Amino acid sequence: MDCETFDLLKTTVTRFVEERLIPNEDRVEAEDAVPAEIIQEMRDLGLFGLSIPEAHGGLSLTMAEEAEIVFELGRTAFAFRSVIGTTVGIGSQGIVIDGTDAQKNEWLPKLAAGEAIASFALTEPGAGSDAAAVQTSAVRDGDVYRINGTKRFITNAPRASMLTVMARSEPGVAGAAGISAFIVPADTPGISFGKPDKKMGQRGTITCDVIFDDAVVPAANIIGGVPGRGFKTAMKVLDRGRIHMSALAAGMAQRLVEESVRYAAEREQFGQAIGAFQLVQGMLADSRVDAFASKVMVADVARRFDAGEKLSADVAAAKYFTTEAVGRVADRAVQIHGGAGYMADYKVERFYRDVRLLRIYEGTSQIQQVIIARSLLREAGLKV
Ligand code: COS
Repeated sequence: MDCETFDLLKTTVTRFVEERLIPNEDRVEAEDAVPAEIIQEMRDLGLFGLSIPEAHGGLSLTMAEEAEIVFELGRTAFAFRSVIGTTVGIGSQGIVIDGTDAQKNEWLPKLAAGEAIASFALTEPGAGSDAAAVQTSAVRDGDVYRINGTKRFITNAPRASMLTVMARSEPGVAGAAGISAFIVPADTPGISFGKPDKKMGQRGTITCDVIFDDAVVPAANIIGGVPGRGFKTAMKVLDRGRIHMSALAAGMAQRLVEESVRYAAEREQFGQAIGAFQLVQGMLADSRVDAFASKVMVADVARRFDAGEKLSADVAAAKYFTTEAVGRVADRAVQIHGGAGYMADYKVERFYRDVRLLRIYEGTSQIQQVIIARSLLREAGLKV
């Protein structure tokens, strides 16, 4: 996208966040849902198609551009971003990265237009951090596969039209090499959805179990057409997704710094604004440093990703740093707000709960540490 068009998009999204999303944060919290008219406005703005190639109806943003847009969306309740998040990110990218032309032509235009929502179904009751332990089975039966199993905590599943499902398709092949990624239309007979999960935060986002009871999909629905490559597809999707999440964390860190500074400048104790006290200044400064470092790290990793560098370990470093950083920033924001910070009327309490998930989903902080350390040690010749 040329610079001028991108700047226009970014300004439009910034205005949308400030004029439409931030004023609706309390409504989302109260109703535990994103209003339908806002979802429609997101469609009209083209937000569902951010990462989908222009040839398939999307905006074809680079990772660096996507990160800038997600940064803006990170400055408000995460539920808004979540509506488009799985379509822009992990739900569609398997097809974008590894899909056949027929798969791209069938699904990407609908996803880009927001007519269809995509979900990513990897996690299971027994397979979280150990993603290669997936037990959901896909048994070949002529030209089709029969899928059986349960997927857990699947974001946007009840409103999805299509799920990218990782299932074990290769009999006798243990671990990562036995997994294929399938495109599964959500209305396939045999698929049912569990009750929406009750979560610590991020109200307005929807997650639930997805149960496959002999759900039949054509063999042609294996992403890329070759069985046994699903784990690698999932890992590539997660590399991209983790940059997206880092940008989200950086955006919320920025918002929390703004909330903290505003409160510190307004609130008076001992006859002056609390911001005049150096202990409060210390917290503000530490939060600014965390937010600034996060933004710079995301920009660096996204730019190098676009340049085609193989950088899973640096992506993991960005995900690890930015999501831990926003946790610290949220904690300080509550502290700066004092008693008010614990009360629901001041939004920092809500954001404190919302950001907690960032250190867990799309790979826990501990998994990111493993990815970083393994990469360093492998470069040094150690087999880990
Ligand atoms: N890109 C491409 N290929 C990758 C890759 C990546 N980022 N990461 C791993 N692979 C490949 C490996 O190269 C290996 O291929 P070969 O067997 O051909 O060498 C294969 O995938 C298996 O990799 P590995 O042996 O590293 O797999 P592990 O089982 O040890 O798992 C971790 C690696 C722990 C990093 C992985 O399971 C993981 O990311 N877990 C977290 C899952 C997660 O984020 N869940 C969140 C749910 S989605 S919201």
